Amino acid sequence: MWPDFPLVPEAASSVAREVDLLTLAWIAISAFFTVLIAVLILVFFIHFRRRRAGEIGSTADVRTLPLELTWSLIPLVIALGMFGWGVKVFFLVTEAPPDAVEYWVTGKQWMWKVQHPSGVREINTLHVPVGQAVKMTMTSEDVIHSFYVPAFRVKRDVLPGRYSSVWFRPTRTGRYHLFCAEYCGAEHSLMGGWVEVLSPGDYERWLATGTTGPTMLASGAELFRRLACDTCHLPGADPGTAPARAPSLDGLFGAQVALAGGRTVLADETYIRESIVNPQAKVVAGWQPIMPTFRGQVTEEQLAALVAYVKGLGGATPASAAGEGGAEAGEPPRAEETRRGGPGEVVSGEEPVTE
Ligand code: HEC
Ligand SMILES: [Cu+2]
Repeated sequence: MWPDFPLVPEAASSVAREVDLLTLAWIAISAFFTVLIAVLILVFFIHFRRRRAGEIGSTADVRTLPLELTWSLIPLVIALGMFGWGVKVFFLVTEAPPDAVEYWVTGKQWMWKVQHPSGVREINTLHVPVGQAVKMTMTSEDVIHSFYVPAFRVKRDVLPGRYSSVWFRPTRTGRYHLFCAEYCGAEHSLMGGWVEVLSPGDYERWLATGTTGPTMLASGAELFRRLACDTCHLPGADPGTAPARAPSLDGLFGAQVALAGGRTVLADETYIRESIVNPQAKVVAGWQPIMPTFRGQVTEEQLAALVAYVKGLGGATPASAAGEGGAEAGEPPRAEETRRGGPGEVVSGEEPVTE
């Protein structure tokens, strides 16, 4: 194709080809039917035109059933086939592979802040090694943003108060545009930068030149002590093992948590974040709602560090956050599905809290 006017952006990630194929197939199918219908309209215009004044059309000599079956079944098969193909690509694009290394991204009017697993931070640039699957766990400090790298064919909204994620495996070194794809205020169009895909050796060299802070896990652990979370959340405490005042957070991530009132929720990043800024929103069954809110006492990045720390305490998670972390490798993930006591379990004789 023309080098100066590419129809699609450069394809630089492992999913790019799949996404392009699906898109091109849809365009081809749509174009085919557009042309077919346009041609048929013209042909029928002429063929079935009124030849005498007062002539009235009739379908008496047309067998309509086969015709209707044909134009119903063929599109049905095409649509279902494309749906199945779309689902396959959707899962490929949304489900990070287990070897993905976790980066933390905070969107803010109007910049992208990135923290590497090793602790290195950068703004509006993102250095990643080629061939390595990377997963961005993202949140926003203010409004909705959207993380968009056309060359990787990935785009995901970044929301305040929640974590969303996106993953990609760059397939070639180079420099690729990073955008915010959600209008987020006056300087929205300037919110973006570059993803620098480096060879593994260059990446290591680049990391060495950066100003390394503590890893996410290390700063999370430090905050956990500084904010005195550990005075209530003792390791290994669960309902029944007095005198703990709060449930142990070991193995929490990825588990189903039974709440007071009988509901259960999945302990994902967003749940852990909410437990810290709004602990009363979802109270764990069997425990008193005594946890104070930490809203306003921690920045969004500190919250992310706490979430990373709790994730690192184990649970059904890919070991990504702990992966390149160095300083504090978390425990290997435990494939626990549920670990919490049922709503019936109570702490040292107290009534379970009800909503
Ligand atoms: C005063 C004691 C206390 C302190 C301090 C405290 N918590 Fe809690 N926390 C609790 C109790 C009690 C619960 C269970 C009841 C509830 O859900 O509110 C809880 C629940 C949680 C949960 C949900 C646990 C689950 O099993 O689903 C998380 C996550 C959590 N706390 C994290 C933290 C973090 C991080 C800090 C420090 C920033 C902290 N807590 C400080 C008492 C405390
Ligand atoms: Cu934005």
